[in-house]
Amino acid sequence: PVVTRREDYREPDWRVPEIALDFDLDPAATRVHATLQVERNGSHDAPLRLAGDGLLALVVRVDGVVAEDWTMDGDDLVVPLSGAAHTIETEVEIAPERNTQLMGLYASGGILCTQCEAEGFRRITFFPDRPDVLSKYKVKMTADKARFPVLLANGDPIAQGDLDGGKHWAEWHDPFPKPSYLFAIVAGDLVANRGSFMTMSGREVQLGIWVRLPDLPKTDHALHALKLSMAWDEKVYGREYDLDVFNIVAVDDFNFGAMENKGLNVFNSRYILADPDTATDYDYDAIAAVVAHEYFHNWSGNRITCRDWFQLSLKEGFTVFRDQSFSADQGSAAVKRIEDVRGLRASQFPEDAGPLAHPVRPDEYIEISNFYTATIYNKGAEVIRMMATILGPEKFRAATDLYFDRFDGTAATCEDFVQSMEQGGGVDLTQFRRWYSQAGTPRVSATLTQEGGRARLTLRQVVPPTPGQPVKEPMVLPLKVKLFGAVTGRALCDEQLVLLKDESHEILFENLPETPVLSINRGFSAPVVVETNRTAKDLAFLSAHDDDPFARYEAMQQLMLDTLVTSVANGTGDHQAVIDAVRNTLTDANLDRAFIAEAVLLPSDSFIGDQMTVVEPEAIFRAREALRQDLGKALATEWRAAYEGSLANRFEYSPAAKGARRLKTVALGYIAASGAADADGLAFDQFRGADNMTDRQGAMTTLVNGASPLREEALEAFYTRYQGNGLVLDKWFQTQALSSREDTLDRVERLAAHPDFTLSNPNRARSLIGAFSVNQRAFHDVSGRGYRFVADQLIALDKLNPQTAAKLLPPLGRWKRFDEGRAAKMRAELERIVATPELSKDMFEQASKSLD
Ligand code: BAL
Ligand code: ZN
Repeated sequence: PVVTRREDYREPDWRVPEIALDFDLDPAATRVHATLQVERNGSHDAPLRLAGDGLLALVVRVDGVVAEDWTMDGDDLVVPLSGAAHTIETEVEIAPERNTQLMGLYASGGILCTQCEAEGFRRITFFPDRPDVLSKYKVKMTADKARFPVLLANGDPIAQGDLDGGKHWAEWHDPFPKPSYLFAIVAGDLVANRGSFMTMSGREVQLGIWVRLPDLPKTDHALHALKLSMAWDEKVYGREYDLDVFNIVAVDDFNFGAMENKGLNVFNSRYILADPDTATDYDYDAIAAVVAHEYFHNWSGNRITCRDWFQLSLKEGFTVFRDQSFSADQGSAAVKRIEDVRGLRASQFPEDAGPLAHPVRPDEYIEISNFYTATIYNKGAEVIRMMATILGPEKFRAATDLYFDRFDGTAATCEDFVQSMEQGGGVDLTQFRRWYSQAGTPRVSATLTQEGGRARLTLRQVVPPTPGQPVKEPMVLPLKVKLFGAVTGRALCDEQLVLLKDESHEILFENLPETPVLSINRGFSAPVVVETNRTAKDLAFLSAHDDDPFARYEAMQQLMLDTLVTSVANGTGDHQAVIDAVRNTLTDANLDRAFIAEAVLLPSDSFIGDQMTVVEPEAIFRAREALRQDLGKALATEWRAAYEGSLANRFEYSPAAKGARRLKTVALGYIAASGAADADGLAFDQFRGADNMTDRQGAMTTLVNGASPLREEALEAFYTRYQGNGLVLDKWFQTQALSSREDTLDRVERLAAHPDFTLSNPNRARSLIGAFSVNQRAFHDVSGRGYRFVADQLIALDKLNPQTAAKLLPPLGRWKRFDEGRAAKMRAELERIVATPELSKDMFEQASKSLD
């Protein structure tokens, strides 16, 4: 396979300032006529090379004359040209209904739609399909009016009309030059939830959320989130929307969560559709976050795009940071930060520690789709957050203004962004740039020693080796630090922002009136692992007294982790410190319920495993269950009080009501863990009586993890109630795949043969295979059957949809973290995948790198 390298970047030989596309739409055979105005870029004699993927040129014209001298080089169309500027026309025929990859133009539930990022446009027409070729698009679509009454494209609608034979047409123009990956069209029998937004300069924008008619009642939340996002980007970044219309279309079959096509976002329906009966609070929050994310891309991604795909984090890291900040502003910023860090630790830290580790700005790839990763997105967002922390809010805003002004209308690089931060913020980020080039999660050791009224904080950093990067230079780590008095709980100093730049660094604190306790990496100011010499007593103290809510949560997590890791090693553990700390938090009337619910949750099996040299899935599971049981029993009264105190009456989507629901289900889980005789009945009552999906799914999850026969009854009732609703059936599959029961592997194998299971829908594939492979206990069953099951599924999925298959492979690649027996079995499955005939380059890259 061909490796693309960042260092090989050079400007395009030909630019395409304008393109006109004419689609004669038909699911079985769509004709695409493209007219490109091309201009030679510089003085060279290279022919015009247009990327294609599975296309056959039916005709090629140069300046209106049929050309005969074009050739095919692999999938690319090569046209020799003599002048500085020409008009090139091509015609191809494609079959959207046979497009199972869901890249390019494809059919989903009777809707024709497109997905072009990263390299899907070349499956629609021949084009220099790279992000630094910016063109103005004119698009005409003709289609059967009964089947496809709505025809949408990027930009503004220009004209439409009817034709003989039941057909109609529509034309759209996008005045903003854009890369081909932002191209989109949609044709279907759709209706819109319409709204409008008055921009800060007084222009009215028409908004539409387009869905199939039965889904219309589920679109209010997304429309509301869109309006909030538009207002937020004006207020916080000074960014105004630029077209007269903004449309979003929801489709059921989608590889990504959503896509930011200019003026026409296309969404996975799971990130649009919500009502209390079918969507959880988590879904509601995710919908708002993804709507915001795609909207924010209009500036961070579309107005300023990426020069090449190595710069992907330029738009994705920044846009994730923007959507995280937006969500933090809508409710509890502390809880949002906890959720984001939990996500980073669950997905990005393991990636950074495994065979697929790569820098935020990678140096090479075989298949760019494999680089839509937690590193590019979430670590990329942390990198932006650190720069925002170093600059402070005013300078950061000045720097983003500079960035937007300077690079508007261009295809930029991560370096351009960092330079804007330096100039706008008046700081030197020379060493900070290593965050873009070095992979791996830095580890910091922080030792606080006391000598009378003085304390010495010694910080050391190590950046671990990663594939291709055996030796690392020290990074710039912005660590927020504070000391508290161990006796009074009073702050002994103001919070300090320490920039750890060297391998080690010392800070002295003078005139301390009492023994200090260290609070460090407050707010998770740097995405690193911190090891400290704090005792269980210190951590318990901080979990009760720290004035930074994240640090408070973190202290509790560390206390739990230390306890669990010791228990795994010894086969038994002393749980009293955790029990006392949890009691303290649970009964603290000053804390909101959402925070309490987060703070009292034990670290996941996987996160416990990440702390160990060799992961022992069964021992981890047993240690965690033992602690859960002890917490359940020791705090039985408190859990009951929390449960009953959170019995909200009617559904409401508000931070307080969400927090109450969350705590209720967490408490229910502990009541069940305690073995209380009435726990199953309580869960079943919650399941039956719920007026919302959060409570219903929460109760079902408790039952599905347990031994009660009521679990089958609940699963049956849930299935019957929601048969026909794909998004809710995904929850049914996922809940079972995540079950902590011993028989989960058997059940998952059976579910793969269920009539409602299909690999052709990415959400469904992820709901079973994706969920199962992060279920540490079940996936790592010592027999190796879990590995075989996943490999079988991925080999089958690769034939339909390589992009989605390859994204599900990483759990199989973590063999180095397990004992020899498991490692050998995982490797055998990876080898089987690599040896599969006609394997996609997506899967080849992921599997072969995972074997190294
Ligand atoms: N650009 C791909 C989908 C997203 O990150 O918004
Ligand atoms: Zn994005």
